[in-house]
Amino acid sequence: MGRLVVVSNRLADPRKPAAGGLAVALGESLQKSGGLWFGWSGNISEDGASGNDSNLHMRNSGKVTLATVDLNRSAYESYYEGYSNSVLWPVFHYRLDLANFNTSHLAGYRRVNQLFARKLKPLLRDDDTIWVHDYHLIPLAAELRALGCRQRIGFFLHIPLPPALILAAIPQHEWLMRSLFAYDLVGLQSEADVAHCMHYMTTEAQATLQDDQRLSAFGATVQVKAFPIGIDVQEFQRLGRSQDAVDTFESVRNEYSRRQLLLGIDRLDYSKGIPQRVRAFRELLERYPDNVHSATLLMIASPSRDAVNAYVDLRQELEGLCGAINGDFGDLDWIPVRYIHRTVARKRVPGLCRASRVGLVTPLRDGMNLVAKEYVVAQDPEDPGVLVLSRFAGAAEQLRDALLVNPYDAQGMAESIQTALHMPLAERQRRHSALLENIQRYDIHWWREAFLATLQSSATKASAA
Ligand code: ADQ
Repeated sequence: MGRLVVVSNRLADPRKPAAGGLAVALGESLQKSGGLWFGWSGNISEDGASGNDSNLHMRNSGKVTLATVDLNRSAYESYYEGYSNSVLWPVFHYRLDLANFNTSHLAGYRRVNQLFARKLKPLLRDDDTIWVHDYHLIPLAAELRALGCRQRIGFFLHIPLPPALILAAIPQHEWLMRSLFAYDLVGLQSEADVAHCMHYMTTEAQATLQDDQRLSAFGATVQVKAFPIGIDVQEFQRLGRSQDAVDTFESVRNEYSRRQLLLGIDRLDYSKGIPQRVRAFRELLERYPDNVHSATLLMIASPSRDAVNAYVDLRQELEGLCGAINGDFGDLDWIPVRYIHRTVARKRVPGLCRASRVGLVTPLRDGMNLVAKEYVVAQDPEDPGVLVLSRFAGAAEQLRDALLVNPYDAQGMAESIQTALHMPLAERQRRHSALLENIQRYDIHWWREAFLATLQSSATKASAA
């Protein structure tokens, strides 16, 4: 394989462990091939989004070249806050009620994808393999092809792909989905997403199915396949053995020594089912009073997309729900819900997970959900906690040994939490070891290698031409 070129909305320096599993995993391939990572700098400047030569920043991190462009305020608002996060994010998470189909958003989204293509093209070599990430950049391959690029191009969607009739609510859905045919390979998180994509393409785009993975339409063929993303298990285990993680574990264990701790860690996003989790916890206290003065819900929600209205509403709703439970059930020596609106340092995550008897991962929809996998890996195999997982997370297709719940059903979820809190040790161990085996087998390295190997063996647009 020639050089790998990764394109994503934001970049992370792959040599910094704080960048997280994905950046580190992509960084490994990039380092090996001496690759290029291209995306938005994160800066908003007056001159941003312009085609000027000055709007391209290059720096090296080891053998990897990081190339970024700035955006101006209006491009940022229409491309990022607008089309990406007020149309694609809600619709792809089945939330048509939260979508804002303002036509100027689409124009900005197209302009930024065109800008990315124009800026990237001169940096490309003929034998590069290009890997584009996520919903911000769906039409990028089509823009690159329009400029004459013939390289292999793969796309991975980190969020769910909804059923055809939900996608069809996007006014420009034909254009959006058609642009996927410019890729050689489209990777999705789950088999359910693949089924939705196949159904959309055959019914709405009149595509023909070549085999169970290949679709043809508009004179092109694309391969569509599930590659469920994993975590860097060894790195997370290493982090769990570090002094910071051990200190976090001990201080949380000591503080809650008389309590049963339930943990939720998420970005504060309406897809994560955070208010539903709090309602289920309230149900738990009402229906199973043995948990009063004992069960404690620790929720750490990192700030996210504060400028989008739906996120402001969510924050208010959550604060109201937590305040009401603490007012109704709390006592001088017990606060039932501790809600922290903050990103905790990554090195503290394994200790928090290990100190919690139950991990509550309850999204209404989620592409995968890596917190579920991190929770399992952080557990003590001799005395593991129990993962309570929404059946609507992509991870539920793999993690069948979690306690699977429906987050819309507060009563059912409360029952499952009660089951988790009373689960015998032998069953906890059996479930944990089955989950861990799956997570170890399908880790982030498996994901990256499986995607790139499939992309390498896919028929390229160039050879088809
Ligand atoms: P997210 O929705 O951001 O991303 P998720 O899978 O939930 O991703 O993982 C979030 C990561 O951030 C985890 O590593 C977690 O530990 C960390 N994190 C979350 N909240 C935190 C907090 N308050 N403090 C510290 N760390 C926190 C998208 C999709 C997912 C998909 C991923 C990867 O929405 O469905 O799993 O990409 O493809």
